[in-house]
Amino acid sequence: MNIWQHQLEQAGLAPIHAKVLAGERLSFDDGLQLYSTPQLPLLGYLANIVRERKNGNVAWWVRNQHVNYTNVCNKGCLFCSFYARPKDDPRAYVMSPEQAAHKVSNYGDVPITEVHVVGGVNPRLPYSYYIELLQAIKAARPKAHIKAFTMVEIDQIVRCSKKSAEEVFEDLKAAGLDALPGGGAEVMSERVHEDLFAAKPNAARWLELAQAAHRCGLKSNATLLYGHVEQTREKVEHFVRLREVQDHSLANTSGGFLTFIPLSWHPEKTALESLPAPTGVEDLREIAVARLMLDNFPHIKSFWIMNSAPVTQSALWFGADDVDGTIMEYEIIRDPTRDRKQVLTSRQLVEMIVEAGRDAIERDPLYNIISRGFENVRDAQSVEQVLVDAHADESQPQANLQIMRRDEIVTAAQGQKNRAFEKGLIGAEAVGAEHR
Ligand code: V47
Repeated sequence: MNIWQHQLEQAGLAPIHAKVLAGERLSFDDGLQLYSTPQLPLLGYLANIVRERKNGNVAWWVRNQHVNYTNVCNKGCLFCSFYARPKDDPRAYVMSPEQAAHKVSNYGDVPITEVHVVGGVNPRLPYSYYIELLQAIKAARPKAHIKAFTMVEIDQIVRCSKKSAEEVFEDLKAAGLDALPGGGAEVMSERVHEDLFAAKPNAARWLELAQAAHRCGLKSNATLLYGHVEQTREKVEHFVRLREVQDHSLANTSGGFLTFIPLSWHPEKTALESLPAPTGVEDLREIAVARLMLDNFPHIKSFWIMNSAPVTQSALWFGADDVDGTIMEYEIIRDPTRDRKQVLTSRQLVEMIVEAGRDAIERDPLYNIISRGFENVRDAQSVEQVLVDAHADESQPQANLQIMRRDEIVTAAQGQKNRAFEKGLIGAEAVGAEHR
């Protein structure tokens, strides 16, 4: 018996280890046990078995750009700081399709393969807006895949189309949609739905729309927003529901879920900002449990903007095989200390992965290989210049355009974890986590 087997035995995790080695599906109770074990390294050990079985030593990254086309939203979710109310909010904005296309063509010089398009649920936008938005982005960047609209936005688009979900997906595909991002379900729990995001469609509707997308041959992602008021059972339930839908989609459609992204909640500037933020320990646990429970998902992503770069490096040994990408424009959370955009250059992403001991592979949105290691990466200076040029006509303070240097990657996520440490919350975090 080696040291790991001994430790797993001691922690009561030997039966789960045996299932993991045999490739057997873990049960709901196994999920609860994984969340309750104090032995984080053992979780990493177990998750890494699955991670390496599915993805070897590879860590995927993508050259992508986010476009948040509107922040106007009528859902009023208590966990969110991004949205502006439809009436009289001075922060409200809506990009015209031409403005969104302009943002995309600004980076014409960067070989971006994915444009990630999400926004608030803006009741004033007609069906034609979404079609024109996709057409304009596709025309500006014909070779890039467009990953657009969470199932919550899709629900709104279906309503204003007066068509069936399938008809809407076919229209969106014809206009340029290639895949769908994961957000919107948050935590599949009626209790949390009622308390934090009652105006959004519930879990059943989210899953119904995901299945309709899969029937139309589309790939989509799924997320879990954690670290607020959710409880362990609710997170395990979330995994069980997702993998059941995935079983069905894989057996009956050419679509399905591609990647799962645990989203570490950021309380700053939200209605719940007095709650403590999740720390790196919780982030690693979420990644590991997701990898172990979602046996039929090919990929688990550690979204570096939410988790911080250092936690993402560790996450590559706790079940994650993907770190997302260059991002360019992300408005859902910002670096709160300097209120600036959060961007990593391709070189910084590859360095981050290599430093963590994994093989960096640039992918397209469907995980086709684009480049390996440092092939095809630019140096930071030239990407910074691209950003500055891209915003030259937008009267933005230069500091806002500054990209993060390798030696000062202090993302919003990392700043938040630093503050939790200063307040002494890190030690207390295990207690906080137990109550979630
Ligand atoms: O559903 C909102 C989350 C999601 C906050 O598919 C917040 O590759 C943390 O879907 N703190 C939208 N999270 C983002 C999303 C996504 C992100 C990255 C990759 C992919 C992908 C998809 O953002 C929402 C919500 O769960 N969110 N506010 C916040 N304060």
